[in-house]
Amino acid sequence: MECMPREDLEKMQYIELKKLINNLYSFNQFYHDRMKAEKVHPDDIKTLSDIRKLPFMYKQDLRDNYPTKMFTVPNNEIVRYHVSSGTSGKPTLVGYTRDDLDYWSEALARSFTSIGIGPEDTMQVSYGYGLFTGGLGAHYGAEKVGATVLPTSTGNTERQIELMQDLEVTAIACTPSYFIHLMDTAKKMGVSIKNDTKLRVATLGAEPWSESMRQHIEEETGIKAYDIYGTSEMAGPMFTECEKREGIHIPADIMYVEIIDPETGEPCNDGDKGEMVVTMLKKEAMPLVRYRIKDITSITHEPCECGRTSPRIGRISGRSDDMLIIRGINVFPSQIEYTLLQIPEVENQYMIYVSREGALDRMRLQVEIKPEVFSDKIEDMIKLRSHIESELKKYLNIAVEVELNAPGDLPRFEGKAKRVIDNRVI
Ligand code: DLL
Repeated sequence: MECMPREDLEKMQYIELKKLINNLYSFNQFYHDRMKAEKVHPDDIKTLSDIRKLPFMYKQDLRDNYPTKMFTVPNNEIVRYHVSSGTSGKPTLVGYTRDDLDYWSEALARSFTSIGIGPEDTMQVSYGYGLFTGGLGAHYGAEKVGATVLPTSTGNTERQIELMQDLEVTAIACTPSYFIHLMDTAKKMGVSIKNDTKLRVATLGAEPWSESMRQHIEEETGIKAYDIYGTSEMAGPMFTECEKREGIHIPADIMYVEIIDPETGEPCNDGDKGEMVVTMLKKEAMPLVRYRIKDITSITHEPCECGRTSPRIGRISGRSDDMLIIRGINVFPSQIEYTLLQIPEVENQYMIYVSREGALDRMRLQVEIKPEVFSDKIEDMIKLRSHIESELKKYLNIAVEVELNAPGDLPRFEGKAKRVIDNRVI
């Protein structure tokens, strides 16, 4: 399935799309009304690219139809719920049928296989279990490849490190920020992940992280760290890099991905950055048609060196909706992280504060300094602070005030990191 010729893959996607749209138009009020309003009929979908005639869907549609009005199967066919915490308004509720869970586990099993995880491995799942999709998602995918699962969830980090050693854990699934927290805690306990554990691979996602962070993790621990991506609305974690690390493979037999210009809605060329739009071709409980995820990335349709023909997306470089506009300049938090991690004296812990004073936006950054660099020689610290400020100015084109913090001073996160505090009243 993952290596089928592109033509066959697209034929298959078209057949599934046609089936999906016919069903939704005939049996679901929301999709029927939306298509009617846009004057699109299922008969207009004659090729795969005709998908562009269909209207977009937004998170707001899911919120407006909370909790279950978006479901397209009777209640007794729903076997699980997950809930994604929204930043505002109603949360997003996702329902799954038995087949939805099977497709999800299958996608994850393929992902794990593509980074060499199998029956010989013991995987520690340190994503949160519960309403969040990370824990249970990774759990079922790992069981499906025959790995032994250690369902630690997040928290109790010292115990996690002891278990990692005692049970000879070889693979871990968690957020990159929790992995860094594990690394720090292990260090404090006098445990070297490189020498005192059998850990060899990590599948890290659920939040943006950079190449520099990957480099830091790999150098310090000797493991291989792979990016994994997904959203609750799709099911949960779904796409991953393969061992070539030339993009994140899309499970294209169950979903169709477009990258569009967020302003015009028009498709982007391969390699150009835009907003991701997904259509879930096989999802039963809560299908999505041209759902705007808001994550910014690019796509390539070139087959990968690994032999898989599925299209790949680039690392998520931000969201079209978390972009900060500071004195008229667009800033992605990922750009700030990237700049900071280029500076050897800086730890990978930071917080961004945005406020408005009079008419002017003000951006303040708290940055943790490496223990070997942090000192009470004020002059040295002032010099370092000016250096960081000028690097940020060079890269972001805006003035950022930097405050240096002692190692361990800034908050650590067990789940998703929340590093941006925007106090502006818009
Ligand atoms: O975060 C699902 C997931 C769990 C993915 C475990 C990977 C691993 P949500 O809570 O709905 O779902 O959040 C989805 O998180 O739209 C992205 O903005 C962000 N995100 C997820 N993975 C990555 C990643 C899960 N690898 C939102 N890189 C998405 C950057 C990511 N951002």
